[in-house]
Amino acid sequence: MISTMENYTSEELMQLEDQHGAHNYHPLPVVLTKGEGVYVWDVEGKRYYDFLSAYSAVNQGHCHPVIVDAMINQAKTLTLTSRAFYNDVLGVYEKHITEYFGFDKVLPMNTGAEAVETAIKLCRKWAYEKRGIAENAAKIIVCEGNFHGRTTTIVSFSSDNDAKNNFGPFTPGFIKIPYNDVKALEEALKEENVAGFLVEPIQGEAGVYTPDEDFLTNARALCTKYNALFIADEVQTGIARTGSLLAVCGNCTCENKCEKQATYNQPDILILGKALSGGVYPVSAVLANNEIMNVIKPGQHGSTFGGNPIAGAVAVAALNVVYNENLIQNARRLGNIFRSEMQRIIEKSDLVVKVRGKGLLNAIIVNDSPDSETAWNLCLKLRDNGLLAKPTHGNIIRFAPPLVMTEEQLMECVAIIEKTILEF
Ligand code: IF1
Repeated sequence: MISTMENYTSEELMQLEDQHGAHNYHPLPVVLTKGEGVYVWDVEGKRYYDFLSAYSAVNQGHCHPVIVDAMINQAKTLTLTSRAFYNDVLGVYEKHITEYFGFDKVLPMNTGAEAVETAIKLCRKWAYEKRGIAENAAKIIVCEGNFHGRTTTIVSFSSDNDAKNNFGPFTPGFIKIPYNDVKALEEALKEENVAGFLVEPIQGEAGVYTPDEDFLTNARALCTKYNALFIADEVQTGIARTGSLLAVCGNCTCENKCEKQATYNQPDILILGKALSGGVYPVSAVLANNEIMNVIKPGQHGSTFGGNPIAGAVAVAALNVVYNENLIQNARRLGNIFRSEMQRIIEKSDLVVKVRGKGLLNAIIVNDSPDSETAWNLCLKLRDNGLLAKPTHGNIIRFAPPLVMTEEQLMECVAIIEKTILEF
């Protein structure tokens, strides 16, 4: 009988993972045992502010009671039917999410990468069957520095060698352009057989690259002009993280529900994940209107757990929390405070040279080379001072707390960051 209730120390637990687990990660040396709201605790009982939010999956805060209750209640009733049969949750969830984001239909999946793969397949199929592009000739434009997941097709168009090296042979049919480059996008769209443009509205993993204000508006217009699908990967930037319901919304001033404001650059295909479940369960989704979504016929795509009853119940609860707790406004307001506080610290220290981001998806650039240990060592000191964050690439540290944070808690975190930087 394997007991998980042994009182292992952090060291012992890290050793267990090292010995028995694949070494596909290099975690910060801290072992967590409990999460609640903006806080997590390690096995020795020390409390931290979580400034990573599981890469924006726990936007609603750790173990949000409304979401956890939805999961528990559904899990005690009906967990999985497969799509061989109907159930009483999926249709209700599908109505909720399509009205929430303003699309005709949703194709439910589990992980973000599966949703990205679904979007790629949907775009290609639409290109062959609606635009008459020659079979197997469809091309999709992607950006340098992209991160869309880790499947073989997705890493085929990655510009990160670590993510790609020795995983070939790779899937063809992708054109790479520089991020935030409208001219390059238009040139690529002029090529033949271009079916779509897949883009992160803000490049998270690349180091929270926020494009020019009008990049997404121009991209939306150019895709319309050249009849290619505008595919927004909002797995990390979506669901209030950037101070709008979606990062493609630009500076939308909507209160909560998508009201199709003038500035809203509605994508043809929207990809969601992570915070769609508040971090309690793998839930992802691809949304599109009928003209696109209806190219998928029965038996042509899916997944055992895609749209399962727990996923549906959890996603409805997670989206309601975003709406009922005004997380869009909170992320927008606290994000502005955070960036101005970081700017104030930058002026006092030569360790950090820049802060950038939108809403509560931000990053600081450490004044050292990307292959230096400085950002990592700074994160170790932040951990010692009670705040958890992790470098993305080398010298960039992402700061992304749960969106339920209060201004008072944020200022406490600013004080921890300031103290750590000035003492470093
Ligand atoms: C890990 C990165 C972030 C994503 C976007 C799709 C996916 C992701 C924009 C795939 C996932 C996660 C993966 C996670 C760490 C995290 C990450 F560092 F890997 F790159 F956030 F930036 N589109 N991002 O950000 O979703 O299949 O993971 O559910 O691999 O450790 P997934």
